[in-house]
Amino acid sequence: MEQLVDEVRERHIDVVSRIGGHFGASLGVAELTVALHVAFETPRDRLVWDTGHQAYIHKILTGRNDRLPTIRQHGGLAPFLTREESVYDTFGAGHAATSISAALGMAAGRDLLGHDEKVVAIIGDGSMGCGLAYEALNNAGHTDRDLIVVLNDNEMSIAPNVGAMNKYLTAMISNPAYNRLRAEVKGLLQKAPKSLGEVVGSVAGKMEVGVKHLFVPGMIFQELGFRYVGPVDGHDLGLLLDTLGRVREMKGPVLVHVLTRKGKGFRPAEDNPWRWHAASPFDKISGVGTTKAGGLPRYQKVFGKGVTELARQDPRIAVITAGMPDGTSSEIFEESFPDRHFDVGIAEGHGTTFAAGLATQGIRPVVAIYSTFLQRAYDSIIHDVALQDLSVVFCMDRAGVAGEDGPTHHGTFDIGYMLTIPGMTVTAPRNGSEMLALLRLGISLDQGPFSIRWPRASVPEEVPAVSEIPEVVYGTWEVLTEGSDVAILAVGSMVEPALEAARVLRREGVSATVVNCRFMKPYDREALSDVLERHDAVLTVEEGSVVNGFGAFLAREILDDPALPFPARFGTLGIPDHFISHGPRNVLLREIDLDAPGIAGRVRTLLGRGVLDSGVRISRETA
Ligand SMILES: Cc1ncc(C[n+]2csc(CCOP(=O)(O)OP(=O)(O)O)c2C)c(N)n1
Repeated sequence: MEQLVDEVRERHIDVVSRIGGHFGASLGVAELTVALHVAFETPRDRLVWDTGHQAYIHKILTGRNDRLPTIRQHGGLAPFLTREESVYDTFGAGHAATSISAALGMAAGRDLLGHDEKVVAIIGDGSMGCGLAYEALNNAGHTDRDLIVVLNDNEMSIAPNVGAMNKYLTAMISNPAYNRLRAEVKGLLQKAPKSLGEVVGSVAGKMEVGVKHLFVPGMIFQELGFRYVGPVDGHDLGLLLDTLGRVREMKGPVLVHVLTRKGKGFRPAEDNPWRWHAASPFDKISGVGTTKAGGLPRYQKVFGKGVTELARQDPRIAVITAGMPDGTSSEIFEESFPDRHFDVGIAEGHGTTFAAGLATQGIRPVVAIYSTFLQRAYDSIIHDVALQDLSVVFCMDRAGVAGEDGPTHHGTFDIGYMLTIPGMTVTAPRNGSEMLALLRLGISLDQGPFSIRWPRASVPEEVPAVSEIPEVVYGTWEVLTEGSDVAILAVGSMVEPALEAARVLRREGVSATVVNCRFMKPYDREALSDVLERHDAVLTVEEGSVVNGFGAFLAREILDDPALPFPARFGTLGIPDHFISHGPRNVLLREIDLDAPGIAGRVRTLLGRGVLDSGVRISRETA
């Protein structure tokens, strides 16, 4: 089994070094994964991995070793765990902290059916900081159901872990002062006379509770109703097997605290687990990246630099991230303004309500959270921010198709969910400069929440310093090309492909107006009225769910406004009403017609023109 552990580690390093992917977390749980599959009778016993980014070795061990080199690739193995892929994947995930709730549900289902399989949730210390995990612990602890939670404690989230639970766990195992205190108290108690007087006795009784916290590690879990086992060295395979074997036979809720090192077995990742959470292809001896960086920067970097520049002029600006200082590039801001940067942990709802609290004090919070993760904060956005008309700026990265991370990570729904909120300004920039202009505008306004979305992509052109970027007037659209046959109303990332589609169509004799609808709400009514007066055909294009998206919103606005003529032909193009799988962003976008040829094709359909009518030989290549 030791040899197996070495081999799976080697295999993981070899594959990820060639194709990239989530890296350090799986290395850290190599022994744990082998031990779990040995100690439990999988798939009859249910392993519920939290999030799923640490499950590459689980995939290797459960019949997917051959296909591991296809992971995250289009048509290949899923980036996280999905129930369709294997019977060993008992619960799909991608978002953090669902495992204990799901496992408790499975345990309850098992009990209802009178079965006896074991249910084991495996959750990282970063994810244990989520509210959802506490809700589940709180619920499970009072039920007495047989449920095992394995806490994989590597002191890391993606970035170094934050929060009180993290401090508690760290103090419990590593703090020398704490250990010394433990030893000293123990010594004192041993020396104390056995019989104490009554007064002393009651004081001692109180002391005892405090002292117990020193002697029983994991007291917090005990008090939540779990039996605490640990801490266990997660790289000692024998110990793990022994412990899990015993735990398997225990009754009621049990929490096993396992200590691991993220990146274990690959030196650069052990030394810098943050940077090696996920990796691009690299040389497996030196760890040096093998793909060339360069080209235009990603939106996230432009945001990180831009918000830092703005904060130099405006001391009210604070930035909030939910455990993603690197993914959102808020770390750039943190370097200059550590006191004004708040990493709240993987806690999107809390982060949003916290921002609302900041806003009541006159601070101007900029909440940087991926579109998909902000779904967790929907109630907080409505109840704590919008309803109280607080000026919070929401910056949503990875809005639209997120690529290799797949359906759990695509930012599909934010346009719809933001548009429905009264008082919310909903925007999407066409490029990096416009993103910063919108950010500056959003921060300057004192009129409730303001949202900006951008894709997981590089900006389409160089971005100057914020001070050199012209202002964007609130609520305005921008007409980019004038035509007469059709108007393409494009949102954010779809503006450039819409322009390209217009060029293709022009060659076919179709003249298209392209409008940059950077404000979805409030929209530019004057520009819209003008567009409707001059066009019989209108197509909206957005990289977001077509169901209740911008197109649907606009159609209703037009229908409800007697002064606006509804066009003879009206089409909406967006992410269709099914979940989009994983793969390169451009490939996925092509499949759902959210690229220039796709948009041109939709326009042809709208105008009732077949490709043959165009008289031009059209192919994706010529387009
Ligand atoms: C709701 C949500 N927010 C953010 C993320 C991004 N994310 C993926 S893994 C991860 C860190 C998880 O840390 P931990 O649970 O300790 O696992 P480790 O990688 O350390 O094994 C984060 C923040 C996510 N998957 N879900």
